[in-house]
Amino acid sequence: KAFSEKVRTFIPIEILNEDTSKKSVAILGKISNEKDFVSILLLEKSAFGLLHESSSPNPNAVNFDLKQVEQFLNSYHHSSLTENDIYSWADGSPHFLPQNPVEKKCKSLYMFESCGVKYTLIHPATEKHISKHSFQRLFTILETVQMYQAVTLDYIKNDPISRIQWVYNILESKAETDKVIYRNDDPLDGFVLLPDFKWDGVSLSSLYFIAFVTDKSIKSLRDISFSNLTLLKTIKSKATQAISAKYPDFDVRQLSFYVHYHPSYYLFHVHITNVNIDSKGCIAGRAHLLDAIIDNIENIRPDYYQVASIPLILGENHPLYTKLVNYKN
Ligand code: M7G
Repeated sequence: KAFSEKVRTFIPIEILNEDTSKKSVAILGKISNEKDFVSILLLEKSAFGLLHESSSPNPNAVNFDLKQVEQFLNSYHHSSLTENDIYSWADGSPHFLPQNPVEKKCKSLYMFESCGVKYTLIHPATEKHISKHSFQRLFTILETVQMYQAVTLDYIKNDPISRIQWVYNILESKAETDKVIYRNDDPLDGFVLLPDFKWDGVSLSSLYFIAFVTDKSIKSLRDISFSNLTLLKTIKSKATQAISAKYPDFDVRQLSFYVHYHPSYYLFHVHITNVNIDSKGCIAGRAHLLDAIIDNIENIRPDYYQVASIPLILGENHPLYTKLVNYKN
């Protein structure tokens, strides 16, 4: 039988696996009524194919086709819009039909009608957004307390409040209020729990929540000490309870709690995800596990994060990168 015939007559028996980051599924089944064999069909959504690889790490050397992008955006229809400050996002169904049927680019978009695309718009975008979302090489750095005090602290203090307006909107119930699944406005131990905007809000295999503390003086992990122990323990227990109550089918033993250092936004928050997600956000050097943070301030020393050297991963475009790399004791 020809390949297309085999695919068309494939009778699915079981979904063996779904990888939400690779957007792929493995399906066990039989081809038409073959009795003696089972088969596995692997489906993977194609890449957009808009950036053509270049051997140079210089982003300016990357080639892309803007006509393709325009054509794709022209076909936009959306549902379920959420807006918060300069950010807005929605699921879309780009009814994209390439003029040339043999055209391979954006193939995934017409292969499956039901396979939508999540659109997130940052409007207007700042230099920092551009740098964050641009191609960049990552480097490791060990941030000593001296480096933190001489370089990082100033950077955090000068980070404009406007960058975290979206977080204030959440804390002050001005945006995403219908998304919040737990809130406690206690000035010391309060926090707000809601889905991260990276999550589609549906597939439990990629479940992703974020907990923002109400105490605006806690900017980052460096500000965490023994006095925040109850806060951290409350986040762990209350978030677990709230997620379990909202999603009874989800096994909360799969939850992973971690904090980014450095984060993109300096108002202390905890990432709460399905541990099975394979993302850059949970790599060592970016993610600090909440349990380890609790243990460090409870059992090692109360001011652990005020004395520790912290290993970091920073992109070369990050404003702190050059300053920290060039720091001399
Ligand atoms: P981070 O550790 O400061 O930075 O996390 P990262 O983006 O480098 O991980 C901030 C988290 O907030 C990220 O996981 C974002 O996906 C999420 N996030 C960002 N914005 C602008 C919003 C938003 O407007 N709403 C929600 N719900 N989440 C957001």
